[in-house]
Amino acid sequence: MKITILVSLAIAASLPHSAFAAQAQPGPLPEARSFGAAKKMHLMDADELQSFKALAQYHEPKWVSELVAAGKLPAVKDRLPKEPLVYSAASMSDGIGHYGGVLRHVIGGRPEGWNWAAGQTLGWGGINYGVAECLTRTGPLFTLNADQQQPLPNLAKSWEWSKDAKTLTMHLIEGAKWSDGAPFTSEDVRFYWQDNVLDTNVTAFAAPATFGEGAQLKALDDYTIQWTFAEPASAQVLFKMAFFQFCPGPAHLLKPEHPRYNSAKTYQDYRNAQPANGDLPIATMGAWVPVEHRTDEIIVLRRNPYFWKVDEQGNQLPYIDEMHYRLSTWGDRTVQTVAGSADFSNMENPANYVSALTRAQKKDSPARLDFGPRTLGWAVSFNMAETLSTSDAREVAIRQLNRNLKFRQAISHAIDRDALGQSLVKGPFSQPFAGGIYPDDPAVDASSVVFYGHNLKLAKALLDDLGLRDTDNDGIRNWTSGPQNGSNVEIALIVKNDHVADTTLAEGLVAMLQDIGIRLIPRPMHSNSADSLERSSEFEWMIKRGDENRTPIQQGEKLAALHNNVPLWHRGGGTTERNLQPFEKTLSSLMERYLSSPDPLQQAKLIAEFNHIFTENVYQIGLTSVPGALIVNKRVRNIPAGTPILAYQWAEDAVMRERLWLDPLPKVDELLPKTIPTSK
Ligand code: BQZ
Ligand code: CA
Repeated sequence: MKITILVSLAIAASLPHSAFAAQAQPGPLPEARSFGAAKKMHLMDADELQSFKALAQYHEPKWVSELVAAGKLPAVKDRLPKEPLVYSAASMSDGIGHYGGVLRHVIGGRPEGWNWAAGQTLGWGGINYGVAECLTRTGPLFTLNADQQQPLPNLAKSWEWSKDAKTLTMHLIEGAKWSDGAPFTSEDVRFYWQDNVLDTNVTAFAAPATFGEGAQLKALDDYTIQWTFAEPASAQVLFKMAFFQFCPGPAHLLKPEHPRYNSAKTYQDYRNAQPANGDLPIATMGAWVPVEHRTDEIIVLRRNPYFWKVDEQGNQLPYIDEMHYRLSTWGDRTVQTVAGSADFSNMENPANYVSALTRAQKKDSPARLDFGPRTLGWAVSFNMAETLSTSDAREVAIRQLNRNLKFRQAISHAIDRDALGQSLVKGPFSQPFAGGIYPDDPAVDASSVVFYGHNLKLAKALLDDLGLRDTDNDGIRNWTSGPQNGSNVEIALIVKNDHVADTTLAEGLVAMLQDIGIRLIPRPMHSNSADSLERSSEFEWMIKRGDENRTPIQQGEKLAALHNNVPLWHRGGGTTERNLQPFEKTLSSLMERYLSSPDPLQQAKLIAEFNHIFTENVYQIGLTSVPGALIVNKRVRNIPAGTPILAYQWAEDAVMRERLWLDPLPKVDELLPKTIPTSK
């Protein structure tokens, strides 16, 4: 202790101007309290999970065979690809299933539209995952052995690298069909790449540089595509081809809506080519197809009769015929799943934790619940783009403040993270979060974290040093120089009001910053609006759940300035070039090396250093992290105990819902029994 004081005095004394300039005080992250360990799971190798092969026989639900007999559908073997994706029985925790029933979801999201290829969200909560299929898949990796953590084949069933690692040739699943029966080919892939990703008028989920500056993709034949990279590429690009960056849309339906193929259409028309309230069904490669959408009420999906995955006995998947998404709130998802009127919930709203846990522990509980690690958390993004999307001098001044390290350290010191955590849920669940990668994520540990903990006095001293003083005595600090000279420091904070925890945390934050004389003005709005303001860089501060502060091998790109579109709190684009601060350049180079390194030991070092520099510079300001829990109805089979709600992907992808089955089968429930999605 004494030594630290001496050292900081010595540093203070060596400062050129003010011998008493305040210094932020870094410390270690406070230790987490334990809340019970996550369950261990049986792990396997990738080839024990799935393979692509032709089977001697295929089966389908009886009612589907009746449609075949009536001439309404081709035979099942003709609907399947030459070599379907086959799941082994051994990989299923409850084994091969039986057909039928409904999987009932409740969600807080709402679809923007059905054109996911053009970047529209379908409402989250598993709809996106259920509808869009991607070249590779990473959700199920949580069930694989540690040395098998590489993307699984999916629409791309195999691939080869050239010796110099600049060419990647991929073989698409052959003879698979969209849910309307149209063939899936390399043309779908080409259309997604050239007319969505590369076409800058379309804001797809991937950017041209996502796969490396200068990456090119061409179709060699109907089922072969070839990537060429400017620099030798690594397996990292395969992670990018998983959800949600390389999931092609149906070219046969979308091309006629795209201005490049139809001069009567605008880009706005294209984006809305499949409006949320438009005609259904749409065509998907997913296990279920949206067939009905009643606004703010329900979305109903029916089994895709052309789905290209089977179990090892040749039963075409999915097992479950119908899928519901009741359109409510995220909190209600948990309440209903605990009560038994829904089947599946990522418990992520800490306000529900204690009551859900109590209910689930009762013998007669309809649902089971498993806690996982603390990989849910919240952070504040400070927009660091100097001028992008600013409209006046005040906004520009806020961006400069955001770029000031001392300012960010002051804010960190002003925050009582224990109090924030307890405001979400009392007890041992929450742990202070400093930003960066969650210390519970296997990629890093807490020793890599630099933490500027609660210290009001210091926070105030730092702000004083910056010349922010309350010159008119109204309780809010004023700028005392520059174009904003004389005005109060007021900052707009975007808050997603469809997530309860975000609102609770925002309230705490407003009060805590009030204490140091900074006025935060909350701007509550729905996630869809918040996400789009974030994408266009139209925000000052934004509070958000840190869905990207984990699994850096999958998500890390979003935490560093690797290209213009990332991170969202310092985007490039517009007329002036992005002005990266020196530590941002260090971070991008560390991340780049981490993502492309073939050596796990070196990777571990690089990502720890990344996390250190990220938190030392308060690149984002972490608030609190909590464990998530997966809640599932006890009749749902094939979800192993210990499944995390969030690893490479959310649980909806990870559990491979196409292989879930229900026991006992519910007697009621299906809204559209014995129907298949047929086009109008
Ligand atoms: C999980 C997830 C599945 C998006 C969304 C949503 C958006 C974000 C994020 C989560 C929801 C659920 O998360 O909260 O439990 O079901 O959908 O995709 O919160 O607002 O923009 O990134 O995934
Ligand atoms: Ca004032």
